[in-house]
Amino acid sequence: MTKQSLYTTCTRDCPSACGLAATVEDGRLVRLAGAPEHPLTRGLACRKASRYVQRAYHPERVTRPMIRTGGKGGGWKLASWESALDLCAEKLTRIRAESGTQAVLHYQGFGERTALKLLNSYFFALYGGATGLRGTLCGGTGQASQNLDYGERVSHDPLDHLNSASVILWGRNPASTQVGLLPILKDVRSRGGRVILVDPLRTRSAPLADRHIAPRPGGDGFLALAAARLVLQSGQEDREFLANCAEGLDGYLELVRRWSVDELCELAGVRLDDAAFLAETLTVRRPASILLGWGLHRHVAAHQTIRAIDALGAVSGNIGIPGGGVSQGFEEYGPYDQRWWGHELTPNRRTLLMPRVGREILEADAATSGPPIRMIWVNAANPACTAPRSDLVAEAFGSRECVVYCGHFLDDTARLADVFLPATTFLEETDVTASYGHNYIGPVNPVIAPVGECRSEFRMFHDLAGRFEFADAFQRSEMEWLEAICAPTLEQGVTMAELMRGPVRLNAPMVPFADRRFPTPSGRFRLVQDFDPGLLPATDPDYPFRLLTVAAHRFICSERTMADHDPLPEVRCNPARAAELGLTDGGAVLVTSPSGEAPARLVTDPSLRPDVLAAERGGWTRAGHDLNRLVADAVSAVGNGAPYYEAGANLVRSRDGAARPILVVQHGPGSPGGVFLQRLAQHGRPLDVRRMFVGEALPQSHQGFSALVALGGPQHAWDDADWPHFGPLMELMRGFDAAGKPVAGLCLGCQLLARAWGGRGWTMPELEFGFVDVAPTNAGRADPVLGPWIAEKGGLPRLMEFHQDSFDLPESATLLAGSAQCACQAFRVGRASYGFQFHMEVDAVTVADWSLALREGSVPTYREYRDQFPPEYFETLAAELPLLTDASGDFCRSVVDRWLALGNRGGARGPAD
Ligand SMILES: Nc1nc2c(c(=O)[nH]1)N[C@H]1C(S)=C(S)[C@@H](COP(=O)(O)OP(=O)(O)OC[C@H]3O[C@@H](n4cnc5c(=O)[nH]c(N)nc54)[C@H](O)[C@@H]3O)O[C@H]1N2
Ligand SMILES: Nc1nc2c(c(=O)[nH]1)N[C@H]1C(S)=C(S)[C@@H](COP(=O)(O)OP(=O)(O)OC[C@H]3O[C@@H](n4cnc5c(=O)[nH]c(N)nc54)[C@H](O)[C@@H]3O)O[C@H]1N2
Ligand SMILES: [Mo]
Repeated sequence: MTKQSLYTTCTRDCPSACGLAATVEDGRLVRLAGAPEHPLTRGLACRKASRYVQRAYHPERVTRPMIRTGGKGGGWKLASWESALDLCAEKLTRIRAESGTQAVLHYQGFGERTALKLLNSYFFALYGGATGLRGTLCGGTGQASQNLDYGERVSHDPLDHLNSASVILWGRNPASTQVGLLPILKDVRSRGGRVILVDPLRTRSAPLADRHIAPRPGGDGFLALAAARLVLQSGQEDREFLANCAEGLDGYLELVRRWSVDELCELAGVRLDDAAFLAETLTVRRPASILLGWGLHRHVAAHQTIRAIDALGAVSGNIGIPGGGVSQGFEEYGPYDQRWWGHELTPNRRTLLMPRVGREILEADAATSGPPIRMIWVNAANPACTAPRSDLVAEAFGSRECVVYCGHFLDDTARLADVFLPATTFLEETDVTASYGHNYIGPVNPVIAPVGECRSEFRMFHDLAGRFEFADAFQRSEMEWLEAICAPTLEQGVTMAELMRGPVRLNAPMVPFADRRFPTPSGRFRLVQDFDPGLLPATDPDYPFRLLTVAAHRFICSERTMADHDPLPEVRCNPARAAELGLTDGGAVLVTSPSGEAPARLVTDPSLRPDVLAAERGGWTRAGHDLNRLVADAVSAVGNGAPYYEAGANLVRSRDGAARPILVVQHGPGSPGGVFLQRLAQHGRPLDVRRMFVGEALPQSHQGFSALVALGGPQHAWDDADWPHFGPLMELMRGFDAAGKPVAGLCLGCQLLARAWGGRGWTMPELEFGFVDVAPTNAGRADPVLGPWIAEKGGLPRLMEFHQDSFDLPESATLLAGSAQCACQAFRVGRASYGFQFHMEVDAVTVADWSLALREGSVPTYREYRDQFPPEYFETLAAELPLLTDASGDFCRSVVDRWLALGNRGGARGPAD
């Protein structure tokens, strides 16, 4: 066995950009941990980094190129790189000839922001200038605002906070979003210093702080003015700085005096002693470092807040001193030669506003100023999930002629694509990365070979360029390009070899503006003059809450898998407010906003302000998490940011939430009900799950339940001796049906349903395993549950099988579908009962588990079938798994929706007498 430890740098969308030690055994990555040699992150790394090993090898990861067949509603098929890149080149060439290069939109997201990413944009410049993006979903507002005050935003080196007597975390949650800061905060406190958290939510960073101040969202500007006024009243202001280094003092003083301190606190939604504590900390506990978070950006008037805080830093004498400053972030693309974006080649290229990208694409269809967007090329982004008004983004992307998606998983945006180009993760790449949270640049070293056929984006564009007239301009190796792009850093006197070996500190000040000169026209710090409360959002009585969709602790933005999702997103609300609305903890709710509604599960949380709702960002629409459709696609007043955190929202009880529970009978831990149960939960239906394999009991009758689902398991359906509940369960199946309540049996449940209606069970000569073709019967085509899907798609998707037993169709039943190996794949019986032999409910993780169990012979029932399938069979299955489970999952959801609707009509044959 070979075992190696390799140094690399985390490139994920996080300010920490930790140095990582990757442990590789026999070519397989087994561990990712913090590397001690990084001067800032010093051996730290978050759980998300350690779990990235699983992500790299995840069964849902797409590892072969895929092309959509049969138009927009069609399915995926695997393709070779040659044919996928040929198709992309052909589309790009044709659209350029017919409509011009601006008919192509290049959407570069935030998934990975390394040196070589500049070349993605360079490719589209050489192509002739595709439409690009302006503005940001992330942090541009803060930078634009600070540029107004300082002339240029420059943050203190995080290691300078070791000189701070106090740290104010303002709209920032490093306990979740930047582990690299945690040792510094602990150091401050261990020296008796103070940490204050300013955040409407009591986040995981609250325990790191001496005090948590919870203003109303967007109210921070008033808090900053209140604290400044208290500083001025106490006479502790930095007169020397205000007189010699700042401009606009009179206007600023006028602004500060426009409201009384009490009024300001009222407007900010804080207590007077909170403002006083802040003022005292900034003056008496100097030097104080204010660390602004990205949370502050996501408001229309973010610039007012940030500028008021900058001014507070100045008034309190904390600018330009060690341990002080108002720091916000760093330029992650700053260390590179900006020429390689290629923007100079195409100065007149069109740009669309990122925060409104859905609407802007749709509006371009009707505009006369440029061609409609015919094609979209997506790199490292998931805007159909992460951008505001995700519904409009989906509409816009879904209606283009061609969408090319480069990424890792079949997320919301990938599902709207026509070509999927599987990208490597940073673990499989050579590159260099800087950080938006500190001053170190570090190497990205390939610690494993590309998984499957994945390729780096660099290689994709390199090979694609080879199909164009500008091929030569792109033909350099990765290292040659890195030398060119990193030229400004190499000019510091660092060699490329050093850069690829470990972290290098960029030439940047530890303490910016230490000479008290600012790159503004006057050379002075600008004190904010304008503060327009009219820019703050008015409270709409129909949507009285602010919905804060903040960074999740366990995930970065939308980097998840289907299997990671709970059926519904959690939305937290203050219990008193929930009670006023008649809502209970744990119940299904609809979150509403002026732009729509989205289902969620309510969690009451007494730590919450009464005027906010809290949720995590990044859940996939496809997995039933759809909160970004509620967020207006507004644009912040400065910096073209996305004001996510001012979404007005309300809560109402889910329409189905009061329905009686659905009885679910589970027969084994390996058959959890997957997509079928998730979909029921997404409808807001309470589920009462009885786990028969741990001896739980069945209810006596259907009374109190609205439907019945019997899941699969490794048992024989006739094994009443070992499973005495089979008899009562079959009794229940008939009872539910007689009452017009829908019954569904999956796999073993299907066989039991057949028995319940007189069908006999038996064992087949061979195991039926894997995704097989299932053909509908004529009755299946006309069936209310299966028929609509078949009519739309022209047939059933390939569906997962895992069974050795089958059954004779009961006499009164109608056969709906069959496969070559097993005639009875789906039937309908009684008034509202359906048997499904196939496992439409599986996700990729379950199939991967089952494959492993079969290969290893770990389930005794199936051990004898081990040799029925050669190893290559499982390799192909693994390569196709993402597209197979994608299609079968969609089918399953459609079946659940229609099956559940039977209950409203009293069954497949209409209401009961
Ligand atoms: N675990 C994890 N880490 C991440 C990410 C992630 O998704 N998950 N995302 C990465 C990315 S893309 C970024 S940009 C950074 C973001 O890093 P952070 O800025 O730390 O994270 P956010 O959750 O966006 O916002 C921080 C806090 O701002 C608060 N906030 C909202 N409105 C206001 C307000 O008006 N005033 C005040 N004072 N606070 C307010 C929110 O309640 C939230 O707790 O984190 C990065 N790191
Ligand atoms: N409601 C709400 N929504 C938000 C926010 C919020 O606060 N609230 N915050 C916003 C913020 S701060 C941000 S930064 C955006 C992020 O929004 P997006 O830029 O859309 O990014 P992610 O969700 O991080 O998805 C990045 C994708 O890139 C993939 N990826 C990673 N590395 C590579 C690579 O090298 N090549 C390719 N091709 N793919 C790669 C990942 O697997 C992932 O699928 O979301 C925003 N959305
Ligand atoms: Mo971000």
